[in-house]
Amino acid sequence: MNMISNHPPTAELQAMDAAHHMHPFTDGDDLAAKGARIITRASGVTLTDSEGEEILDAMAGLWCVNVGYGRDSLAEVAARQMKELPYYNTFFQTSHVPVIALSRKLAELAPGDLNHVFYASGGSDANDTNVRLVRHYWAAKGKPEKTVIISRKNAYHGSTMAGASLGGMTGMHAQGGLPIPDIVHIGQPNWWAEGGEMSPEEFGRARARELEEKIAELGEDRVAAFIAEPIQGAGGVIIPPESYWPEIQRICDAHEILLIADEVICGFGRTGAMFGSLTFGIRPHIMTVAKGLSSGYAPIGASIVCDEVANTVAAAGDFNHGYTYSGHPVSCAVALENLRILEEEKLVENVATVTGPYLKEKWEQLADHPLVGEAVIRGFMASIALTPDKAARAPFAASAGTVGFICRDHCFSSNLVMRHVGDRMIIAPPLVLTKSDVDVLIDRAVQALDLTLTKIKEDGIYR
Ligand code: PXG
Repeated sequence: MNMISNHPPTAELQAMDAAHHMHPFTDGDDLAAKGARIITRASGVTLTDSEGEEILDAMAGLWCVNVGYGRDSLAEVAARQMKELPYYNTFFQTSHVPVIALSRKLAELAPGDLNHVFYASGGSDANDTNVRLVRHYWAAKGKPEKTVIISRKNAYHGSTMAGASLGGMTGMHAQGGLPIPDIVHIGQPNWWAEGGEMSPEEFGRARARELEEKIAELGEDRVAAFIAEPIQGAGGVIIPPESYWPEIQRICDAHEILLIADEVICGFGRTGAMFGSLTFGIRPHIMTVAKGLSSGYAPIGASIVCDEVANTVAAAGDFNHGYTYSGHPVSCAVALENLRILEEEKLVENVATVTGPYLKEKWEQLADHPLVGEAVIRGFMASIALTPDKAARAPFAASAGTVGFICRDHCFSSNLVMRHVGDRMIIAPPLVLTKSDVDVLIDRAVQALDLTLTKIKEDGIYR
């Protein structure tokens, strides 16, 4: 293989990075003082940095590299498509072969009558499409007052104005004047942190019923849609109690509102099925997809839309919406090849029946560690809650995220990418992770937990 390894020394790269590159979700001064870790190449589940360190990527990049790094066929497909037709748009009554083929493929894979695809460049702008689409749909049905979208606290739906408004991250709403009008939030099904004395099942039902209460409070004639991730990803891999989704589905069926499943993380195998909606028996009117659709090899997102919504919108004249890169031919060709790999190598089945159960067994044993409260997992997405008191499900006295951040740093220095969200540690590895990779992952995670425990005892955070 022809590896490009000739680059300036790390310190020089870090200085240029600090001088000219603004990082997402980052304290710029803090990073400039430390210097970014610079990733130079990757293969399978392993990253290599500019110092030559090999790091196990248990986050699949940002939850996206489902088929793993270093796939020649994806590079070849992209090169071929760039030579044949690098770009053409899908506005003005034109189309092209990759976008047609991918749309048909997605209609085949998506459950129910989700047969129509509107493309974006990623998940955020696909969710922007959804906001405009559902409001336009209700207007076309003669109900223009149905504009409110109900979402959830601690949800993540992207960083655009609409995406971040749909999301329920207080830190994001605090910057830039969000949320935009007519987006409201109900509670999340996070039993560990918020379930109090209730059983998980009681709590799941209670949190689902907040949707019905909110619809009643606003008036059904005002509500356009409810949006949710099957499993909250960026919120900390919050796996809802089993009672939650059936109750949400009942409420959506009983009321005239649309259900949007944000499958940006859960889609394409992450939960051990092709979509999180299949894992939980959700019947959405629209699914948001991105990330695993191309395994991150090319930027692409989409809204996969049911017959009723798509047909109504099609009959209502122009839908005045679209992006230059809606249905980009290279991204579509890469996505198609990525889906071929997923199916041909049976990666989703493998997660469901072989590596997923193995990871589950090992992951759940982490709950025996003195720092770990719950250890939860579905397919290849998992989290642990760090706590000073398991029985009380107590948070640390130190501000939220202090211990998680320490643990994240120990993972990093143990050559494991495991993220923290507050004081939860999370993983979402590439679907090609093998059993022996699982063993390495767990060994490094335990090492990082041990080092974290020692450190917080020294610092007086653990009592
Ligand atoms: N919906 C969900 C459920 C997501 O997880 C988006 C929408 C937005 O997709 P784009 O492609 O616009 O980023 C996401 C993205 C994190 C992290 O820190 C998570 C995401 C993005 C960046 C960071 O966990 N999820």
